[in-house]
Amino acid sequence: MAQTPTAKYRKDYQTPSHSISEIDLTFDLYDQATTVTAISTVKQLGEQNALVLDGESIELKSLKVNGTDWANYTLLDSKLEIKDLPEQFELSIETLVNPEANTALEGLYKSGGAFCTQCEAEGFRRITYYLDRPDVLAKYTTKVIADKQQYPYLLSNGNRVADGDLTDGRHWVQWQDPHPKPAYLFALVAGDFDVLRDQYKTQSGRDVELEIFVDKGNLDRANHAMVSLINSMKWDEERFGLEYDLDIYMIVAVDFFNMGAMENKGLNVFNSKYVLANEQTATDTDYLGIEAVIGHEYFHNWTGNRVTCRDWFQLSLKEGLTVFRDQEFSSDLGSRAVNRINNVRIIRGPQFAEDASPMSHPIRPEKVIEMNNFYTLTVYEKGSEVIRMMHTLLGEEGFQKGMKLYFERHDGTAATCEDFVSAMEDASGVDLAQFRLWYSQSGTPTLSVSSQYDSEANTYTLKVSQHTEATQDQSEKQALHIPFDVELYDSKGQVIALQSNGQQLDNVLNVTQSEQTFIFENVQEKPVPSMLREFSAPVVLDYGYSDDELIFLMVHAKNEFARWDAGQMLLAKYIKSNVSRVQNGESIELAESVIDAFRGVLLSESLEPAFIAEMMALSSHNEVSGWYKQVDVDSIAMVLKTIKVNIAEALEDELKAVYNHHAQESYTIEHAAIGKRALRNICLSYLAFTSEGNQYAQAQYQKANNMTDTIAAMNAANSAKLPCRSTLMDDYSEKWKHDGLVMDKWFALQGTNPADDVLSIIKDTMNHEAFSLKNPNRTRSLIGAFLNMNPVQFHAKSGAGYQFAGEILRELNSSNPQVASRLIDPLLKFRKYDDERQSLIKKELESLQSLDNLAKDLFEKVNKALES
Ligand code: B3K
Ligand code: ZN
Repeated sequence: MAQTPTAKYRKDYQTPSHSISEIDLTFDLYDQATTVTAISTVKQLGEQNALVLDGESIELKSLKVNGTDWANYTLLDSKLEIKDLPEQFELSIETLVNPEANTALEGLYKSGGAFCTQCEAEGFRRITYYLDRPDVLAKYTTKVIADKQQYPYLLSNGNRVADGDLTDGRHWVQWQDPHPKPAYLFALVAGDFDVLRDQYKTQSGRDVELEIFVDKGNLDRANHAMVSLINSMKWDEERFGLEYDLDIYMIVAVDFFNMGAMENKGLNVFNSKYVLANEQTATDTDYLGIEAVIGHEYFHNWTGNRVTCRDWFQLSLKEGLTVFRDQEFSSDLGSRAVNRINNVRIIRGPQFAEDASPMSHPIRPEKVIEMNNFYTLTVYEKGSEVIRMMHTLLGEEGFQKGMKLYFERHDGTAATCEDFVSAMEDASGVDLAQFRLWYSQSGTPTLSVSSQYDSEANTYTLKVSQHTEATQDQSEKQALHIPFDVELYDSKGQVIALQSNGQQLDNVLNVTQSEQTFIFENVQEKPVPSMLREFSAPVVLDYGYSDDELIFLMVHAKNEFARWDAGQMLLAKYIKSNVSRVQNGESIELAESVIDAFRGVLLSESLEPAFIAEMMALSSHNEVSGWYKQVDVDSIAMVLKTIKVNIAEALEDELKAVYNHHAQESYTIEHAAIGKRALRNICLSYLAFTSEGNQYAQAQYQKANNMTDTIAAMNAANSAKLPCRSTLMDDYSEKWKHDGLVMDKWFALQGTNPADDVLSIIKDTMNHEAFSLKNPNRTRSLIGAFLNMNPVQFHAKSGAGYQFAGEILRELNSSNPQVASRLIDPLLKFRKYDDERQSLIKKELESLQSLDNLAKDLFEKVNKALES
């Protein structure tokens, strides 16, 4: 590689040398040569009269200071150093960029026929030379010039202030954003779209224009996004007292996008996957995903844009908090239990796996080579759990007081995680001194609990010890402040009040030491404890529950999450014991009482269908793999499949009855209807493994009047390798081959095909007319699904899966390093596999490491993995 990338450390933060109060941008848009003129008002802040600007992959055309050519500068690889500057000046920079050649999709690029931008984290430097750091906030004016016929819509942040026509068929629009912002929130879009329009009146009576821009012909797929946007605006006013602050809010859906969406001020750019939906093209999961992402980006307007991050190490300040807010939004609008279960699945599965991987880092990282590598589950999802723990400790009222104080103190500025915690602490009076460690300590703590009942003294004792294992980034760990939510039940399922020293206790215990004992008085009989209720902290709970206790909790726990969790723990016991049995050459066993417990859940008339569906879902292969230091891929797969088959056979009649009972004539996206479909489709996923599986899948596919049921039928056919699989796949492809977004579901089914020859199927599929490695959605659907969700085939002993991954990664390293860097994650965990597999994966990592043009993104990950 040309130059070894260097790391940045959080401890090295320095305030900027200059401020930029205003920037006036002009874009003269052409596919291969766009001229960008940037005129900034700059002021020196410290002693130094040199200004060092960031810039990458752009050509400097001219540089002027106060209107005069300025020759006193040095142009380095990714820096422009301008010397001997006056204290205050106007800086004019002209750069040339090539949007069409930009396959990395960072900076200014073309998505299909449209121009668009992506600047977070450090993409603005691919547009002009600038102080591209989040603590430099300026007021932006942006003029966009382009061909009028090809690009009738010219958009940027803020309000539209002027427009006009030019003589050569080109036109221009000027935008002004009154809110000072860092460069990462800048956006520009130029294209031809269909527009869905609506209005919103804010709490205080201001009118806001809402506009959603989609590709021509897609207007019938934009409604749900608009409804979700309006719901988000309303919810943020009602729950957080936060109102929108511009006259217009625009969302543009584009097909080529590296992540989900981007919260640019007043002009969100979205991956079309999180905008476009109708019942024929999108599943219920897609609908809910759209609601969550539209909410997330909207909520960033306050938590991210009004108060932004001082430096990128503080990313969780806006992301953890905004994920918490979007989770609460989805929970207030839909089922709280189902949302919590799905969020916890992400923490326990992929986030815990990240903690145990070479990429382990605290939610506020200490060291970064490529910032884009730190938009992680740890920063986002664990970051949200950290906010949630504060919410648990402070209560809703205390938390909202903290939010208010946070905005009072930091609105319009760039803040730190420490600023947030201080505001929470000062507003509520709750001591968060030890709690702060969650920001700096990485890894997953284990809470080991033992219990003792004293029938003479009528006391019940819980002994709790916490331990966090060393991670690759951090060898020493300290005791954390862990909110531990506990409830005790008597044998009739009644709640036993928690008392100590004659005082009533709260359910949330404060675990703060490595070992701690909690003694509860007045306990008249040996209780069943329900622990870590609501997953009150992102930790592993280790307690020796008996089957009977777990079955008891599945029925009696007052809180739905706790019931689900008991079911999961019960299954986990059997998964673990059966993996050992398989390894010892014994047969797989599942107790009759376990089957009975799940029969009870399935047939329950008091539980919501959506919740029953969650109860019936087995842990994924990935989650189970996380329980082991050394993963036995094949044994885990065999156990999961056999348990599925056993339950399917034992409950076949009940599954059929529930399946038939929940059939619906018409499609609505109301939560009750979604729940019924979810239950019916989980029944189908079991029935697929019975003798009538093929009939069921085929019949459902034929009758389906919506994408949820269509995909569920195909999924069932795929995972149970049913004979109808290929017919259904062919039919679907014939119907949707013109539509990449809809084909993504089909690509994912190809990637997760359990057939032994899946690799040659995938290679053929790469020639499908709808596939392109240039499109991140297509790549993630087909290749990502194979690497992440087809463990048996990906880890085939031959090493063919690894070689294939290596080839793809080498290609993406050149075209789109961000996508490559996401895709490589499963390879980083190579130490978890047997020696043969380890050396095969290592070979691929080494081959990447030796590339001359290895991108920073992969450089950082590959090196960490090989150091492990
Ligand atoms: N803030 C963006 C993510 C940017 C990712 C940069 N690689 C979307 C979000 O979290 O809302
Ligand atoms: Zn975000």
